[in-house]
Amino acid sequence: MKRRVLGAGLALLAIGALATPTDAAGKKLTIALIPGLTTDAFYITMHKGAQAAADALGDTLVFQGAPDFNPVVQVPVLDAVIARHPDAILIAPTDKVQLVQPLKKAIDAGIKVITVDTFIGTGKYQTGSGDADFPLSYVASDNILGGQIAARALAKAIGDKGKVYVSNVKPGVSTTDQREEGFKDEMKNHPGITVLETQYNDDDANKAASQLQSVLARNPDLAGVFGANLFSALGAANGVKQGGAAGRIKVAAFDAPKSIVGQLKSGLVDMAIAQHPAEIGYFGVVAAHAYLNGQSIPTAIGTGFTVITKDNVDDPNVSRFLYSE
Ligand code: T6T
Repeated sequence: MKRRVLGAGLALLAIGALATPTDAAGKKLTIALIPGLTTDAFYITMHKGAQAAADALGDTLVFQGAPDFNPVVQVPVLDAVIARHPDAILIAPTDKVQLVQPLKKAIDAGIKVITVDTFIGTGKYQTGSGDADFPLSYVASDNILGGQIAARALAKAIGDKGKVYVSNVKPGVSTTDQREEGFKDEMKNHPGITVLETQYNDDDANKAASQLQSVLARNPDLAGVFGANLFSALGAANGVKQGGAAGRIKVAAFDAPKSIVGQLKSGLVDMAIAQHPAEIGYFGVVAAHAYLNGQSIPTAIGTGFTVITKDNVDDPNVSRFLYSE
């Protein structure tokens, strides 16, 4: 409820800013959006939401990113964006620590920074503590809650007993770290369930699929898997299928690309937690615009989830949260 109210408040700020433009010298703002990677349906959908807000506000949106979810390729993109000197940068940092110094360069250049989806440091900004509290705001899903939702659903699907594991990207990514944390915390309430060691796939679905098969070979009684992001879930589900265990090993998927629909309907995937990336992009742009027009903005803006199963996937109020491709 609180999140909705925050969102509505920002929308009003935006309308106010539109009615009485106060941009310096009447200039339109240029806002850059740097995704975790460019080819991920999650960020493609975020881009659409950001573009919708930029169009409504008369701002220019620049979308520039790297082909992989990796700080080694994201930092040069960030440097190139800083050199173009936009008014604000919205970025999904691909590492909590490794993006701190590179983002300080943006601040030093007078560019406002908001993080979307992922955070740097602790994700608590403008507190005056630590060396990574300088972004103005963090716009994202509640990823701990998302992990808890996945754990509850998976526990129910496996009858509250058996072995499960988390298929995850790599340590140091704020979102997927928090999903794993929420998942494991919730599983403490399910003593009949054993959580096996996490498997890290570097955001590579093929790796996630072969890891599923290895875990299954070591644990023929494997009952379920939580895919902590789009590629982890896609890969884990493919691994289940290739292992001939569709329907027997339950799959809880984070993220909801359109390709998940067939997997939900066939029973390969039990549930998908759709984030609302278009809202993340939309409110990121609105927040940047509001701030640069002299408004105050919240240091954290939360967006919601839609839990998708085979029973509700055909409902247009649910399917509209499937990601664009
Ligand atoms: O799950 C999303 C995003 O929230 C995460 O930070 C990285 O992976 C995705 O982009 C999905 O691939």
